[in-house]
Amino acid sequence: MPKHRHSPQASRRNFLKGAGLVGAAAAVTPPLAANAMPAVPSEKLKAALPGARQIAAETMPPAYDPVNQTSSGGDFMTDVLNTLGIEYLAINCASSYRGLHEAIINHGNNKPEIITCMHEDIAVHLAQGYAKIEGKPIAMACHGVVGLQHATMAMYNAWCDRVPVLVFGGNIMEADKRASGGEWAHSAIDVGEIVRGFTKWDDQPASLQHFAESTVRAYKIATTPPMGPVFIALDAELQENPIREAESLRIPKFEPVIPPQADSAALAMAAKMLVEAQNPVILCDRVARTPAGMANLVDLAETLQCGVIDNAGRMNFPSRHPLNQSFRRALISQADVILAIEMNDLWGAVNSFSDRIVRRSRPATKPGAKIITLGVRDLYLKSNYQDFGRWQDIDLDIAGDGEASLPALTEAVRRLIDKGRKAAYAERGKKLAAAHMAMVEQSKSDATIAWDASPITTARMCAEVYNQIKDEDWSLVGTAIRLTWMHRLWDFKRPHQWNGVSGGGGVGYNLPASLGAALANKKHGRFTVAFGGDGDFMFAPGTLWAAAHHKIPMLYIVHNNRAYHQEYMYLTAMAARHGRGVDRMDIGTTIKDPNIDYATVARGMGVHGEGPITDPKDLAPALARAVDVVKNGKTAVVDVVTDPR
Ligand SMILES: Cc1ncc(C[n+]2csc(CCOP(=O)(O)OP(=O)(O)O)c2C)c(N)n1
Ligand SMILES: [Mg+2]
Repeated sequence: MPKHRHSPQASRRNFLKGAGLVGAAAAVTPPLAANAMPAVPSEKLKAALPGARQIAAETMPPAYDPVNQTSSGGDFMTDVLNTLGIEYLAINCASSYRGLHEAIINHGNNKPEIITCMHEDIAVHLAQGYAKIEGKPIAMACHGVVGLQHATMAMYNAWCDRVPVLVFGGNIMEADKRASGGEWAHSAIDVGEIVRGFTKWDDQPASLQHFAESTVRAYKIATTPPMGPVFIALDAELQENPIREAESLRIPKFEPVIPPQADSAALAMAAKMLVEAQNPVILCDRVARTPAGMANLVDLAETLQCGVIDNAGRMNFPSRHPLNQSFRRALISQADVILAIEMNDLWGAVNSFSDRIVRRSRPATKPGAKIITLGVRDLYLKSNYQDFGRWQDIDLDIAGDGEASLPALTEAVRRLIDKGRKAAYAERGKKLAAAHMAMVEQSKSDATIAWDASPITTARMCAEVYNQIKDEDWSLVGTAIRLTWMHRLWDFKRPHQWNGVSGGGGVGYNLPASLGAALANKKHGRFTVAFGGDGDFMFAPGTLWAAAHHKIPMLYIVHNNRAYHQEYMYLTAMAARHGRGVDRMDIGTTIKDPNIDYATVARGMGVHGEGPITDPKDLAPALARAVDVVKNGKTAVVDVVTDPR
């Protein structure tokens, strides 16, 4: 536990206590029982009571001498962050937490390391991307009210993605301490209210001890499945004033919560249903929390020899595993038992939905199919935001951490498999392996369609990138909307090779979250690669400056279809439905006239830029140059002009 020095100069509060002036005032005005209080003070009593001005004059501490302040509350806060092993603090600087900022730099010697971000949204997304690669959170700090307002959408993405992010926001709690103007506009009586609908927990500590306990608690809550962002308000006075209570301050011990394993009787029931099924299927989304997650899932699938449909919220299952059937959704309609593990949107996976004529849906499962769920999603929900998705009937609903419960489930399955079943399972596995091979071959063949087209097909873009990086220790940390070619074509087999998507569908995630993941990958010497849409890029292009400034290597491919193309398609469908022309669909949906030159934007931010590349023949040489830059520890952006179809 670090030592904290007392300021040689008594703080105002100590002075009030120490000098006994509070007592003195009390002596002059003894507490009176309510019924003893005269309605109108007698002249005698009035004379004995000092007037307001008089008390102020007597109790005012001597002029404060900041030169003699040798510690600040921010020092202690810095120690708390370092005790928790928080490696980085992503910030956009602001006076409401200048006390902590200064303490980190000087007292903490820039530990946690400050990452300068040009938007609070960048800082939060960076932390989200980092946590999903590193398996532990970092923190971000922002200005009271306005900074937090900017951070909100990224916090919402982290919330929907069930990712731990520690968010700190400055605030000036005591009204009489605020300077006029900005400090009033940037203070709130309950600043956490801005984000309470999509954080797991928040607090506004009123003392340093309170800060320590709440920050450790926030860390614990954020990292306990289901994980999520948390918020702590930082009172400016608490950060800036000297530490008064150094001897009594204590940083609480943090011990990670062991995620709950599901009830063994329930797992035995699930095992029986799975073992007896003809066509069991595993659906999964956010199973793997640690590198063990993928191995646990592979073990279960191999034991059952059943297909796995991976929604890829995390790196759950190897893409080339013969049981990977992710692009054979028809399997869901053939299944008699479906095991859904840590699914985000179960209803969406087992129903088909269309909004092309009118919004309508129908089950994608066959009648009588049984659904088993295993996960922690329902253990923490909120009411306002509707990211929990539509209600789905379930036959066996098991609460428990997916990754932690898998070994016991697999054991229970193993115990029930006799020789006869083993042979039948092997047959099933063979068929699935053949279907997997056909799926891969189909993908390869689909990818060759319009191979030489200009603008470049998304399939060729993905294939060319893979060709350049496949022998590196690569980590793909971003994709663009509906871009699935990587998962169809690349060989994903290591836990860090994929880290999911935004969670909340808030555009602007991709570039900063990819940089956060790249920051985590940097110390492991991995090659970070990411794709992102042009629309996404322009929400937070300043991310690239942080990449250059902090020397974070990343290969970033802009999938430049010169449009918010998803919305272009929606608009076109709308016009078609309304029986009107589709020749004006460019309005409000395209990013052209002028075209944005992303390579020039990149260079302007201090990173390498290639493109715009329209001829597929130019792609490989440009990528080769960019890969070299990344191997030399820098970020490179390659602007690939893609076919918008
Ligand atoms: C913050 C936010 N604003 C707007 C949207 C609506 N939206 C969904 S997809 C999309 C297009 C994004 O463009 P781009 O990244 O270029 O992807 P594309 O659809 O062109 O592949 C938009 C604007 C959103 N989801 N989030
Ligand atoms: Mg686009």
